[in-house]
Amino acid sequence: MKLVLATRNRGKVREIGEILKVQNGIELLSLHNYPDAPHVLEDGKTYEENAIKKAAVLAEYTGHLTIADDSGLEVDALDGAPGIHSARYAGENASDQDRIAKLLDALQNVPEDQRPGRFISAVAIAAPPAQVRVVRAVCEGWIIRRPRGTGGFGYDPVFVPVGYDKTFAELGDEIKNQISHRAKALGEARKLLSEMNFEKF
Ligand code: ITT
Repeated sequence: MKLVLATRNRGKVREIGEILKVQNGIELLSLHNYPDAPHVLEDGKTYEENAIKKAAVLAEYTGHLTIADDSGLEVDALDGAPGIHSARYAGENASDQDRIAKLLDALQNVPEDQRPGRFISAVAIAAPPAQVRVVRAVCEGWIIRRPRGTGGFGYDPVFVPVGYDKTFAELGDEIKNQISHRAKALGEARKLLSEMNFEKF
């Protein structure tokens, strides 16, 4: 059986692969295996809407069971920004460093104890022709003043999860993938598979 990850983000591909540890007999693919796949316009008002759209469009295109993640970082002191716009926070072609620089700049006058935030992940599973289900999970933490660590991706070097004193980028994939928003959402998504009459992967 083929299972398609509806993402072009290599950080997500790596993490989802490590979290799911799919059994023999399941071939895990991503949009890097489908270079001509459509680019989905992420114009939903919620993470769930975007995740559903990505999963449904790509399940239809590939004809296989498809998983999509739509995620973001919400910072209280910025009224929830960058939020659903996390990927485009510093413009279309910006790098992770550009996004982090913009975030730290926006928070420069915010004191240490007023920098809570959270990662959100909505994970949708689409089974062709028309079944789609979605779940959401959160990982609470706070934003530090300078990037630390080399692991993970995106905003990980400035995000310290609650209960730890290291950033996700310092903690590394093994710990991140036990406690992250994405790990929790994928855990819930796995449970949906039997309701959708699929074997768990
Ligand atoms: P796809 O749509 O192809 O999956 P994307 O990067 O555009 O890739 P999103 O629209 O879901 O994905 O944007 C999520 C952004 O939020 C992502 O680019 C990161 O900047 C940030 N983000 C999400 N999860 C993260 C995590 O676990 N660690 C750090 N940053 C994360």
